[in-house]
Amino acid sequence: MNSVIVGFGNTGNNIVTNIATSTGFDNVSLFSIDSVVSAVNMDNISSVKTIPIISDMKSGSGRDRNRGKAMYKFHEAKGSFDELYLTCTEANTPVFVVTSAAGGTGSGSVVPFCEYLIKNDIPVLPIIVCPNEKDPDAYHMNATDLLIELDQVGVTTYSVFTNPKHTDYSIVNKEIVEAIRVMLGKYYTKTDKDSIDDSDLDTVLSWPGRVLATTVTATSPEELRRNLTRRVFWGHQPGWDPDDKNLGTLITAGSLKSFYADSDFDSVFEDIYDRIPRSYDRYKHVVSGDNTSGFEATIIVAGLPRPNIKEISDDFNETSSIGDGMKKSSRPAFMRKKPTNFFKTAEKNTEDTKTDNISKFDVV
Ligand SMILES: Nc1nc2c(ncn2[C@@H]2O[C@H](COP(=O)(O)OP(=O)(O)OP(=O)(O)O)[C@@H](O)[C@H]2O)c(=O)[nH]1
Ligand SMILES: [Mg+2]
Repeated sequence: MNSVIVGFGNTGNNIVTNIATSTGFDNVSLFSIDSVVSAVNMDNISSVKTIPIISDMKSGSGRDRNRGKAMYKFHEAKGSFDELYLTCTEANTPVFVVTSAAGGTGSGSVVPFCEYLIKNDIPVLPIIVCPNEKDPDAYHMNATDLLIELDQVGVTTYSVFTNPKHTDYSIVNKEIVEAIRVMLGKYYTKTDKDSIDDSDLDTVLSWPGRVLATTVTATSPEELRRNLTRRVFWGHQPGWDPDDKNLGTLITAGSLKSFYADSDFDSVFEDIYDRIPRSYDRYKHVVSGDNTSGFEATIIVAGLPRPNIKEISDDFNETSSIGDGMKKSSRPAFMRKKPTNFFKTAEKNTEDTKTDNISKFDVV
């Protein structure tokens, strides 16, 4: 399988750099597109192709999505993405793109990239890192605009992660890397039991809606069930409400590596499958490990509704102007009788004398 992962902006670059230094990503081409040159660093220079999209003297976008998009278009016209586009046509999994929704560079430039792929019938799966509810308005406005524009260019299947309220992104970034590894089928190791093949995975990853993917490990099947349920419903990817009227028909792929994998499977996935009112199909991959290999489960749930996005009112709350609400002070009456005529006097004096006599600049 040949796969392509493209990181956009700072977040995307961090994720592909993370992938470049992780194991289990064979036959994967990595690209990073950002508006700063510092995106090129010694860690990733050998395995990540970095395409800077700086178009003028200023790096970054000032969190301006239109600038991000314009920088992409400028470089697209120059042919900067020709090699990337060619690599994408050769991929036999969806092209994964990772970006934050909140910034300007990634959130803006990812749209024309997805548009190109969709126009050329290349499946694409954007992984969108959304701001948390405490983040400022601009982050949420950018996120809303990104989702609308991805819809407009024809994106149907996508993943969403929500950032934590602190800026230690290491855990969420790790979960994003793991989710991509799951969606690339890298956990479906060889088995003579039930298995998930490339075509099963294709069906799951082209199912319209949001797709959630994760993996957990544990030391017993019971602990695995608890960890998996917790991660799916209370992790960085929004879970779902089984009573939600918008919850459509879902499709899942679950894998389990365990000593008695056949008999453990149902109990490990029980909590999750119980919360799926309608499922179109339920793919299963079972690997019997040995006593020492521990327990590992993966799950993909596709067809989920879009999570709630914080709505920001568009009547911008503009602050008062510089002189708003103030009253000009009044001077004592005797001063008002002698209005200041500084400049007129200064002009007159200059003309009259052509000398620089400061005493003549007095109030008249
Ligand atoms: N999960 C995660 N979030 C990040 C990371 N770096 C920045 N963020 C968050 O992403 C948002 C900003 O997006 P960036 O990816 O920095 O933006 P950008 O695409 O580079 O765009 P500009 O810098 O605005 O031009 C903010 O919410 C940050 O808190 C990261 O490595 N991982
Ligand atoms: Mg940036």
